[in-house]
Amino acid sequence: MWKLKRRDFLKGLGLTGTGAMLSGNVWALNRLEPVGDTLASEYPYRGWEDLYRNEWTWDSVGHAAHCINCMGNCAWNVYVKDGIVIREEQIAKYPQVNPNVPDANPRGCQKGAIHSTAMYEADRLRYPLKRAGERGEGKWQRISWDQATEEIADKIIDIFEKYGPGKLKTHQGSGNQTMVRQAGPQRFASLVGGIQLDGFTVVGDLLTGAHLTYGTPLESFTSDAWFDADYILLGMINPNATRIPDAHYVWEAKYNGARITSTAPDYNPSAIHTDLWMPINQGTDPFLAMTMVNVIIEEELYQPAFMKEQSDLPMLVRLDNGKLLREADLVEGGSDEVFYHWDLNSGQAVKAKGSMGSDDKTLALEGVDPAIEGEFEVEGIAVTTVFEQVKREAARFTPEATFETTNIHPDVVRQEARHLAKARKAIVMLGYVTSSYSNCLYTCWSYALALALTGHGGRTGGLDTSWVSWNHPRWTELATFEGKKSARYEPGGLGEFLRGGMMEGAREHFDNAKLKERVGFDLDDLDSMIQESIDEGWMPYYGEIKGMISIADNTFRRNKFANRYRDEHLRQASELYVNINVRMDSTAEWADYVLPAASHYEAWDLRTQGYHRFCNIFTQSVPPVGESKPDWDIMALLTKKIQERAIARDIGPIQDGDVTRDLHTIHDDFTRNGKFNTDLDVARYIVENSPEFGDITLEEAAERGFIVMNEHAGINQPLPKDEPYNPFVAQTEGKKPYETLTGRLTFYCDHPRFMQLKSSVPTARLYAGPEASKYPLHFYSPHARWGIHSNWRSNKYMLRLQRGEPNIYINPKLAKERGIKDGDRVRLFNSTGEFFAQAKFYPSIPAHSIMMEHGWEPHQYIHRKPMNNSMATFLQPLELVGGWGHLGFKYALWNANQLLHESSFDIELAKAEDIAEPRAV
Ligand SMILES: Nc1nc2c(c(=O)[nH]1)N[C@H]1C(S)=C(S)[C@@H](COP(=O)(O)OP(=O)(O)OC[C@H]3O[C@@H](n4cnc5c(=O)[nH]c(N)nc54)[C@H](O)[C@@H]3O)O[C@H]1N2
Ligand SMILES: Nc1nc2c(c(=O)[nH]1)N[C@H]1C(S)=C(S)[C@@H](COP(=O)(O)OP(=O)(O)OC[C@H]3O[C@@H](n4cnc5c(=O)[nH]c(N)nc54)[C@H](O)[C@@H]3O)O[C@H]1N2
Ligand code: SF4
Ligand SMILES: [Mo]
Repeated sequence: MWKLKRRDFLKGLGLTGTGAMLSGNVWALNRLEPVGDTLASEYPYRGWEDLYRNEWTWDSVGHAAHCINCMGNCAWNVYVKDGIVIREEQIAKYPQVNPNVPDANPRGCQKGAIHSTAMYEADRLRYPLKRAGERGEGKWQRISWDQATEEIADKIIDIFEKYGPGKLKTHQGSGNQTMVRQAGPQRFASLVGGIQLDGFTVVGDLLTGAHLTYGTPLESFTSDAWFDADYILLGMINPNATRIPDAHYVWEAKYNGARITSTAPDYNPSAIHTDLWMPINQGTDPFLAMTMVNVIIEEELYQPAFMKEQSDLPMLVRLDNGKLLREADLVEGGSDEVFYHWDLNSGQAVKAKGSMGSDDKTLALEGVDPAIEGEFEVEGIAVTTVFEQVKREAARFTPEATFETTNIHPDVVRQEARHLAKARKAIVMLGYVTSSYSNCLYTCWSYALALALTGHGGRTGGLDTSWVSWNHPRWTELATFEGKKSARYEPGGLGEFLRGGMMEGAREHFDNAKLKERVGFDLDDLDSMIQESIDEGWMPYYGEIKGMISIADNTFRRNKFANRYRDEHLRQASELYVNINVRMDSTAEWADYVLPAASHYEAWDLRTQGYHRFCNIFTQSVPPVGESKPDWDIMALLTKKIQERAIARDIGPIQDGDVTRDLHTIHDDFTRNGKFNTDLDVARYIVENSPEFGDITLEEAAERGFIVMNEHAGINQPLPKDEPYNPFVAQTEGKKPYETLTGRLTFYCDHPRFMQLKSSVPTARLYAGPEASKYPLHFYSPHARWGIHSNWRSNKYMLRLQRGEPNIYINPKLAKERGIKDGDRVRLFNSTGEFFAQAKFYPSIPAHSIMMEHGWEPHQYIHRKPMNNSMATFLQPLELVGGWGHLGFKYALWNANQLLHESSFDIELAKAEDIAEPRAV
């Protein structure tokens, strides 16, 4: 038999292309030697097998999740060899919470699975860089940390000296979703009084109508609590693409017998698996919700007992002025936060317990039977109930009347309203696309009403707001500098809109009169309402800045009217622009200094954000690449330099309102006198001192990769040990008041602006869209399956799964009308600008709409012109009210969103000369 030694085998491989082929001696498998005993220690080719075996060896295994804004939070093993991460794998060892509910394993997504390659790609930042040309020119000089931090420290002190505190924007963006990474920049902002915008509204993620109703938008279901629902409406969410590690619970609920429905303009990756897809017209969701309310009332599908106890629907409203009847109306010096029911048992008005002004902190009715309908007289004042007002409004939204608006047939709305009403546990899931429309408040509010009328709250369902916020007292202390000094917190949408000059874009794009017809106000109204909100102190705004440090924030990519926004910020921050980042994103490109941060696998950290009860641990699996450093350590180093330079320059304490900002001690303060020098110090402190983590050491947690949080993690109520988390059980079962003005689910708001905009009860408004502009096509930009915003958008593995360059989705009918073929380059344009992309046919999108996934980096577009340059936006003035119970500026709870999807476009085939290189910067 012909024998081949391993050496010859390898030689042969090298020759296949040349010698072997030329000699005609082509490799054939039948030439290889059959191996009789594969278990024998010696046989040919064993060394070849070792190549494969070696691939499955490593020096160490660390743990991590990913720190960006994916809303996932999944535990991974990180495999390290020769100091390099070679792969990651899901840990998949989360314990099952309850034997009747599917477990959480494995959690993860395809982006997480390729981070080990992305972290070594060419855009990764390795060294501190100083701009060597003009801003944005792309010329850099590598400098030392010492030089970088010293120069930055001096500039910060200059700004303090020249203008006082308050002129530095130190906004930390959504790229740092972990505890240690977030704590550093937040603590820094607290110490210097930096401007930090609300993390939810700045990106358009705050479900304001949920706060209005429930007193918090951040109390929701853990994803395993979807499993026992029997009705789930995917209201404005695409979980198969945007909640990848959690989506299985929706489909397991379906398997468990639930009816799953979806509303979306396109037949999206989640809609395709539902029992019913409702192809709704874009931006008309509150009309559908109000129509459901109409049917529920018309067919008397409502649950009076729930309404009486849990909601303000029985509260009394004055017929003369439309205001809630308050104690102050009846009693000299009475409270204006105490309200009344009409008690059917005693036939008189009685004070409702549980409101902000009430001493009785309970929802229990205790013998009172509040009327939900009728007109009454209280000391000469004619009154009715909130429910009567709600009924009057809802009567306008009959299924027939809204059909044309929503595109949902009356029979379908009736059918779904009945399903929702009759379900034991019904959940309406609203994703964050909801809050990117100007009618977000109406959508949440009217769905919340449909749920409250039908008795869905606590264990019987309710509104899923895409977020459960857990209780982390130690973290909060660190981030706020023990609550002693304060950052300048600002409403996200408002801060970006004003400082970014976005009103100008709005004026260019929208037709004022048509806008008013659709959304209920025009830009002049908005202008004066913004001014009023600031003047009245309802919302803070800190005005022009002089310097800017952005951390984990791709702000120049993310914002609307993006190029003008960027120019404005660079103009104002003329003295200093620092960017702290893991990679050269399209915001870092414009900085004066770029400071390189450690990536997911290179720093100690903790993450609990998401829809589950697990705190994932980030061990430092490998040292940071190049000279990059953990975010915490960067902020510590920066404070060290500021302290040194302030002492050297003899800059004394600076008074900032009630607070003294002493730069001589800023580093000692930041590190709590040397206790928190590194990411590891902070991770250990939080793990070992937080009640919600129990009694555990960092070593124990790091060994396992995650911690199961205990009952202390719940904010509103304890997190049950062996049950999924349903929101507001403390209210429905424990009778604890909601954190709202009336202490109940709120469906009446008599704030003057709500009354002025005819919005004192849930109702519906349209979004701006094409009808409010000169451009005929609806446009929306949902989140991509193949990236988390701009993260991993240029990774080769992810690009291979898509078209490989920015693309829009177009209905073939529209494409045909415009002479566009699949794969053609097209131009999208409106009065604020244009961009180019590849056309991809998508038959399920309406012919009057264009869709484009968000997150492409500007430098991936032709001529570096991204879609966000030509996206005009405005604000919803109702989200800017204050001075009314629970409505007032509150971080992550109540303030105005940046609106993402109000613009419209036209489309044409791109001309060859339009897309010709070279690309302009
Ligand atoms: N893979 C991946 N996952 C992510 C992210 C990511 O970038 N990539 N980002 C995370 C973050 S921060 C967020 S905010 C979320 C966002 O995730 P989602 O809340 O799911 O929001 P979108 O992806 O913007 O839009 C979801 C769907 O809404 C539908 N839609 C659009 N307009 C309307 C409308 O007017 N009415 C109705 N009923 N439906 C409409 C579209 O079909 C769209 O696919 O995803 C999170 N998860
Ligand atoms: N047109 C349109 N625009 C949108 C949206 C839309 O749907 N359509 N969605 C909006 C929404 S909901 C969101 S959440 C935003 C997201 O908006 P972006 O702010 O653009 O989000 P990311 O791309 O995640 O940017 C975070 C940055 O943090 C950096 N980073 C990652 N890890 C680290 C780290 O450990 N340390 C540091 N220092 N930096 C790090 C990354 O390089 C990344 O560039 O976009 C909003 N903009
Ligand atoms: S990117 Fe987010 S969702 Fe994906 S694996 Fe990582 S933590 Fe999970
Ligand atoms: Mo978001």
